Amino acid sequence: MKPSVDRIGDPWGGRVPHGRHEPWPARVDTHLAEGVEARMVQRWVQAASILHSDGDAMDIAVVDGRMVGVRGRAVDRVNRGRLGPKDLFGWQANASPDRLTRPLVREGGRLVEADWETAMGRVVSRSRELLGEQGPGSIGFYTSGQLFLEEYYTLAVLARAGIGTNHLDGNTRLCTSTAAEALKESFGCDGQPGSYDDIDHADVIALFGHNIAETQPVQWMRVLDRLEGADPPRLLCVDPRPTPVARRAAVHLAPRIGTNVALLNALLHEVIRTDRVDHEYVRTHTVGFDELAARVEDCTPEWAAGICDIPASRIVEAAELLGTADRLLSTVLQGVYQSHQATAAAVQVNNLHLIRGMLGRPGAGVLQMNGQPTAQNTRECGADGDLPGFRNWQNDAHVEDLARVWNVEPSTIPHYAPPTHALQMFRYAEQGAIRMLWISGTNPAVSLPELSRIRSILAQERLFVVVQDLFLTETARYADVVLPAATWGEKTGTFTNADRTVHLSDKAVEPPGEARPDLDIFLDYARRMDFRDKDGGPLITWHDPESAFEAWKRCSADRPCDYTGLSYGMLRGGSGIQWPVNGQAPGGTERLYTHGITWAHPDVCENYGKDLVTGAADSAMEYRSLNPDGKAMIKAAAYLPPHEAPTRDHPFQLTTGRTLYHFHTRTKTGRAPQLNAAAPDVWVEASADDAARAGLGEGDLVEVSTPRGTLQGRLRVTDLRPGVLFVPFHYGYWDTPTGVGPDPTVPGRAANETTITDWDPASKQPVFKTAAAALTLVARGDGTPAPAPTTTASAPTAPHGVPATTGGPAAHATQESAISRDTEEGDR
Ligand SMILES: Nc1nc2c(c(=O)[nH]1)N[C@H]1C(S)=C(S)[C@@H](COP(=O)(O)OP(=O)(O)OC[C@H]3O[C@@H](n4cnc5c(=O)[nH]c(N)nc54)[C@H](O)[C@@H]3O)O[C@H]1N2
Ligand SMILES: Nc1nc2c(c(=O)[nH]1)N[C@H]1C(S)=C(S)[C@@H](COP(=O)(O)OP(=O)(O)OC[C@H]3O[C@@H](n4cnc5c(=O)[nH]c(N)nc54)[C@H](O)[C@@H]3O)O[C@H]1N2
Ligand SMILES: [Mo]
Repeated sequence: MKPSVDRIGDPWGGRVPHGRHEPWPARVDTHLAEGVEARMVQRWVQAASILHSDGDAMDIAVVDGRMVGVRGRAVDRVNRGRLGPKDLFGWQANASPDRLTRPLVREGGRLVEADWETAMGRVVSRSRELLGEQGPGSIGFYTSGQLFLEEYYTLAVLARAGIGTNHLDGNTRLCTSTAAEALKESFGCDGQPGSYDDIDHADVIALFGHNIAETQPVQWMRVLDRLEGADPPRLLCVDPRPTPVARRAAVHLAPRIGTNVALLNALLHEVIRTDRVDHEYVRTHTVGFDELAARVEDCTPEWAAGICDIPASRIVEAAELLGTADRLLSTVLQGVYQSHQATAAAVQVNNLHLIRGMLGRPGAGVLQMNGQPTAQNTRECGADGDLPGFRNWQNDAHVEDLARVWNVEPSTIPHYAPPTHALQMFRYAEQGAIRMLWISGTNPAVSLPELSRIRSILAQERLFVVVQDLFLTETARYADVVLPAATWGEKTGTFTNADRTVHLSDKAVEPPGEARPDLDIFLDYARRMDFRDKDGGPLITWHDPESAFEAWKRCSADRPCDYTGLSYGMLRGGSGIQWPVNGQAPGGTERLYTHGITWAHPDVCENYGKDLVTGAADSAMEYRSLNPDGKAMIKAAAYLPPHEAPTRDHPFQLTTGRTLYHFHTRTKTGRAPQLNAAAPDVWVEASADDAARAGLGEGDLVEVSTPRGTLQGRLRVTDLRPGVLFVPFHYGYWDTPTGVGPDPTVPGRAANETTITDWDPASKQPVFKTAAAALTLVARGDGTPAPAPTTTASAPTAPHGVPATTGGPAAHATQESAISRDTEEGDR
């Protein structure tokens, strides 16, 4: 018998300790539906998770054409067989009875079922009409970080060269545009420098605004395994919430929200003051050190202590940890990226690594983290605000090269301005410049800021909205045409995780009804629109996932994200492989920048940099004079306070984010019983001090309000930083039973009713983490605790009376360590 664990009650499962510089031992996690045993499984189909950015590799168990469970892949470099709770239970959503199975079109104000011919016919005729009447700029595409590489590439070609619009972006704008921008600012180009293997080698791991325990639980298992092994790393956690990371940290700093740049400048000040600088590295590989040193000269720990409201001595302790690390690994995520100085702060983490020479060696690396499973591909395929292959829209040679790959004239590809960012697209739709918006794989009626505004934009008569999704989401209800998509497990394709590992995910079962893979839908549209290249041949020459992958390989050639050495064959059977994969690196590339900086030269870089305060793009000439030799760029930034400060009427700082058990707007995790039961409804977190002062207690129904809107939820009292409120953003509005939009008789519960329309000037990533808010009592609780998990950052301060989160027998998964390939084969 393999040991079995309740993976709702014990999300990270058992430990397999490993010492520093040792490889991470395998542990194979398996969950099969009730009544199914391994010997009954007819096929195990290779896949990887799309419920976070790790790409946990797994096999899908199939019986009689149905998914019945999953098992981690021990051979994979990313997870060595482990699966997180969402990986283990999330697949059940695929078989939900409320999946979309037929296209829907709007008739007399209502959405009614139609065949594909009718639905696509409407999309095509509206596209043609708009192209004729208003030109390509009237059509916009808002896509995802959850489709497959082949799909984004196809979409990028059809939008940029077929339609010829500049309005194509992903929800990656809300997610990892700052990761991309920070890498471009420091290294001239996107591309994750570090590797997850760095966790095995680092002696200090610093996490900036990143709750890895809940958002990338398998990599947290790796950290936990190291904490239990020989020569464990010391953790620095910068987060206002008492996350599981904070609880295990050697130093936990809980700064005032929105003050990351002040804190980082003080940390840099200390590292420079104590001369923990790798002068040789700085001289050889960087420009800009003197400006940084001058900028942070006055940024003493005492100065930052006042701004961040943490003791100066703690800042000194943190700087000591960073300054004395032998191998430093840093990770950065939404606590940094979703704030008003997102890029400026993320770049300071890069600076820390540059001045300490902590790059390109095992254990010494930066992970400017991604969030969504396939966000990396949105970026590299140019389905966001970049050109495909990290080409530079300001560099005519790059545009010409792309035109050569697509066999079109360079003037066909819009490059008169940076590709339009998502919030600007919604602004154009609001103003009437964009008349058709095709939304694929994202749910903006829940995930964008200031929802009342988003709803009124989507509801406009003059805007033709196409929604391509698995379910009739809050957003789909506003659509003119709804296209039912097949998803993970029902289609084949590749995607790339946050450390550049490319995985193949094969089709295991048939999609429900008439649902079709996103790739097929985009290819069908291109065919119907009859997009042509400059010689009159078809613009898009591929017809299935593998031929799309081969086309993408040609586009990626000689760019940083070079896939030319990869094939579907290489990705089947073994581990995922890290790009670049080419003649020089046939087995993939563990770390970038092992021998200096390679993609910052003015001729090859992805952009020429931006002013971190205004976001204004620098010119080629400015870049050439700053960085003629293509070194890493150390860019300093002054701290600026958050745009919305607390006031008498709105005395709290409101922040929003995630819980371990749910993914985003819950279209999948809300339909997986084990996950849904662990966090069934919204809640509001406040500190014990603030609750006591306001006379509020666990389970009270409270209202959070900002100048944009309100929401209601039950109060959870936690060890959160005083003055802060936290609301998970997973819960959408309660639908009007018969129609479009929220039920006006029910109070809102979506975090984004309250958030602000505002973004970082450089990355254009929205500010979801800081708003000023009021907290008021609506009704006393009846003793029932808030519907918040106890295993996570939302653990109650006073655990008595709050039952521990558990999953019961349905949430059990087996875990087997020291497994050999033989026994695993034996299960087949
Ligand atoms: N369970 C789960 N996992 C997920 C997802 C999910 O929905 N659910 N989504 C995936 C995606 S797309 C993403 S982008 C990632 C996001 O992963 P994370 O970034 O780890 O998640 P968040 O909860 O958004 O934010 C992280 C932390 O930022 C802190 N924070 C807030 N304000 C500040 C601040 O001013 N400074 C600092 N230093 N910290 C601050 C919050 O307290 C919070 O704990 O997770 C991925 N993984
Ligand atoms: N307040 C607040 N708001 C936030 C955040 C926050 O921290 N706070 N975080 C932001 C971040 S980082 C992110 S990533 C966004 C996420 O926000 P969204 O992208 O809006 O969230 P999801 O629920 O993942 O939406 C994905 C949609 O795609 C559908 N889908 C899934 N698979 C497929 C597929 O294969 N094909 C198609 N066509 N559709 C599919 C799902 O059913 C779902 O409706 O939210 C952002 N919004
Ligand atoms: Mo994200």
